[in-house]
Amino acid sequence: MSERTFVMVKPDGVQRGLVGDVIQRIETRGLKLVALKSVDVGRDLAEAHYDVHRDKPFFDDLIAFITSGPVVAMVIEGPNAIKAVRGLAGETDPIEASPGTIRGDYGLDIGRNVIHGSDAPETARQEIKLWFEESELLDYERVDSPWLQE
Ligand code: IDP
Ligand code: MG
Repeated sequence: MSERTFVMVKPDGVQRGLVGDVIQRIETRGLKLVALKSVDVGRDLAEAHYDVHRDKPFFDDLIAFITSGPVVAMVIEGPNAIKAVRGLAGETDPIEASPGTIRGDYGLDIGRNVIHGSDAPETARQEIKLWFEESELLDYERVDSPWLQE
């Protein structure tokens, strides 16, 4: 079943020039780009996005990090898009992430793990609503879709 997920290249990924690589992995997997923009994240947006982690010891560092430079925000669509993107990203801690995943290829530190991807359908809906206006979400078919799905 086709679903949408929210994906963000975090400030470390932008500063390290990894945006193109991340988008390429998503595109070549067969997932569709529904929306894409760069954002200078303010404190309110950062805190709303990571509200679930408010009580964690790393919350302040996480907010400081995510507001430290531009991010690239995306909405991605496809069959099992949430699981597919989480698989491309790899484990939260890059040291645990398999080589071949984004975090496993580019990260060493849990506080600098390059990418965010929604973890469930309800959080995906909330995050897409938080980051994008309805009018920013594109409605189109990829021309190769018959070659990607039976
Ligand atoms: P996820 O990004 O894989 O969904 P979450 O557990 O939702 O992982 O954590 C959100 C983000 O918070 C992580 O991507 C990471 O940047 C940061 N984070 C999570 N756990 C820790 C920690 O123990 N120390 C420092 N940062 C952490
Ligand atoms: Mg998470």
